[in-house]
Amino acid sequence: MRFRRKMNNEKLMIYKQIAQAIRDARSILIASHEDPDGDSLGSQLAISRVMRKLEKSPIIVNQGRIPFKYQFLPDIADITDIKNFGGDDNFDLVMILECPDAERTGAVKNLIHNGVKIINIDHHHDSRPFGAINYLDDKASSVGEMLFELFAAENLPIDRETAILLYAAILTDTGRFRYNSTTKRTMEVAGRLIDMGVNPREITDKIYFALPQSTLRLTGEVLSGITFHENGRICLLRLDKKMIDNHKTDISEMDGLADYTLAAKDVIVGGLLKEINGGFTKVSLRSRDKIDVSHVAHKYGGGGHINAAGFGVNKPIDSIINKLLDDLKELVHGSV
Ligand SMILES: [Mn+2]
Repeated sequence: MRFRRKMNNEKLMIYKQIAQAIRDARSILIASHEDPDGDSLGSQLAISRVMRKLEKSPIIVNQGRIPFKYQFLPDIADITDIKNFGGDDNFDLVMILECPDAERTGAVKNLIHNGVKIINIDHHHDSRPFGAINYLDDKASSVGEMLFELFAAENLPIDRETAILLYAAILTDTGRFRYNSTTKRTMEVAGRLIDMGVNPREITDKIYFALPQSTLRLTGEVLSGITFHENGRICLLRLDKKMIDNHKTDISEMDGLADYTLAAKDVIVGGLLKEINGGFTKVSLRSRDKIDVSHVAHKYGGGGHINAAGFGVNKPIDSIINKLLDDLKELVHGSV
């Protein structure tokens, strides 16, 4: 009980420091990882709305395309892609969400000058306290959940749009409340957001049931190439550049594919290999229970969670797939 009170006091202190830093700031940049996802976008836009209610004019800059399924989010047009950013980068406060370090922001890191005050908010278990203020919680399902706690503790205004943004962040990062990261607290927060006007059916449909036809056709083609290994305990999917071009779709639309690798009975480890261009492959790994795929991701310079991790290599799919399969076999045999 005393430890919990001490931990809560520490958190309350961090909430106070974050709120004060926002109030004291003159020019704020909100950044997150390359290739934005539901948690990064929902969280960036939610904190931006709250900052504007505190009469701040934060700037949100990202590297990477916003997937079609997130285009409905409130204020989505407020996000600038780094390649189109031509503004003044004289920020006195930089908030970095969802990143183990500033490198993970990609080219946006060029806007983060030495000595600028950084607020680091993250829930990955391999994140490091690289900011002046660090709000880290690897027990939280998402940064969206962490921001709700901050806003609630500091009595910061959560309007319906902000609630929608936080809900989208939590929904996507828990795999629709399926991943191990989903706790009683996560559900309580989701319940509070529904009280604040979120319609769960509406948000879920907009994200998961409003896909472009090309995305579904391509998903069908990828699934038809599915392979199983080690008595069905390992499943691999591959998405070649040629397939993407044939379907005239964008790779950012295919981020839901990796979850299919765990759909079959008996599979305990899954891998999705996506060929970004002829010479670069992105790998998403998924696993069940205590099997820690972030081990394999770290081996290739990547990272992530125990049951969801990823990495990228400067090689075409065919020259990495067999080596990856060997690593996953070792994982399945518990020798990692
Ligand atoms: Mn997240």
